[in-house]
Amino acid sequence: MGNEESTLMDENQTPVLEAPTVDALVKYIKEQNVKHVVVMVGAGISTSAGIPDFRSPDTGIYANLAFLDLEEPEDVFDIDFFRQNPKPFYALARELYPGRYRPTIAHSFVKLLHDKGMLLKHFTQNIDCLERQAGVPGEKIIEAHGSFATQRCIDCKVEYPDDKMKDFVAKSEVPHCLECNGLVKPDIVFFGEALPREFHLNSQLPASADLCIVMGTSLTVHPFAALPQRCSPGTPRLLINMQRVGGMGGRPDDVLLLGDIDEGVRKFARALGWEEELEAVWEETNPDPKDREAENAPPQTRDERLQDEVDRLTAEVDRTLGLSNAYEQRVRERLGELRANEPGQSSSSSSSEGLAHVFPHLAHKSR
Ligand code: CNA
Repeated sequence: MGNEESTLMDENQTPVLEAPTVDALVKYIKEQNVKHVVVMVGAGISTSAGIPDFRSPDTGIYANLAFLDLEEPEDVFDIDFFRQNPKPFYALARELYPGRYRPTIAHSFVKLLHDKGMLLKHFTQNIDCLERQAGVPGEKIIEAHGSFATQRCIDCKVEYPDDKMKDFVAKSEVPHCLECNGLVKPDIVFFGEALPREFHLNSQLPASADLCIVMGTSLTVHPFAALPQRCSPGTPRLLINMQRVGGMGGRPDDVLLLGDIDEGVRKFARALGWEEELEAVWEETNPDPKDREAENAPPQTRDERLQDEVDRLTAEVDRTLGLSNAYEQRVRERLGELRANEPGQSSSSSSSEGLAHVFPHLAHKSR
């Protein structure tokens, strides 16, 4: 309803943009030396990283929680349910915990805005911390629904150490407060909990922005959904999303880039002449290629490990002592004998299937 009202209210506004197009928006940004951009995002900017949204019928988190024996899937984020049984949440937390996913090009676009001194504030509904991982400083981010970045006791509210939390989440076990033994929970806003103070303190900020960019949100969850309406009439607003949402497109200076977010962001960056910089900023989020190779390499058999050791020893011998080929051969033979005496090959079964049944679409992805 609020969206319709703002649409009607703004119909007579004299447009600031020459046309509601990306090119006209880029012209405005350059000519007006735009420096106060507010960004508002939701789950859609993280889906290409491999993080599912909540409610999609097949791939959504809620659709895949049956194994946890919950009466209602939403219970996993219900504070009263958590008090009685925190285990389902911690089973899920292991999958969502920061560090498992790479930021997307949309997260890096926000980082680039910051690098250029143009980011006023980044408002996110996401709890995945990918904007932090992309390098956007914490003081520029308003995590409206909280995040995994910090955690505390749900009773005495004392903070719990990050390293301990990480260990517990990795084991899908429930941490308890070091002071009062109460349950520890990440500072994610559960149903029945208030939004962070920071959100309320900054919720009028969009009124002082000179550009608003909305990405990857259905703008259905309040009070976050009302943020774009807080932008002053005459402040251009860009929506990059699969479909039109929240009445955006109703103001004369609204620009819509409908379709895939990654493509939309790249298109916008190209129009701004920032394409190469953006790709470079995104590349910084790329995990070390060597680590990736090691992660993706099939497990070595005992024979392969022994062969590697033979090669290493041989190279070492050659390098340090300059021994003859004959001696190298004897070393190889000796190691060959050792190998022959080794017990049979062990099977290299992996127990790390994790929660593939929770995120079936991830089972086909290698990260
Ligand atoms: P939503 O209601 O699921 O809306 C997402 C929007 O993004 C929809 O309009 C989609 O069409 C659109 N979208 C999704 N993927 C793409 C894509 N690749 N290209 C273009 N458009 C796309 O999500 P909201 O964030 O609006 O809902 C708010 C909830 C979801 C918040 O409470 C979040 O905490 C919660 N959530 C967060 C995460 C996360 O942290 N990554 C994951 C799942 C849910």
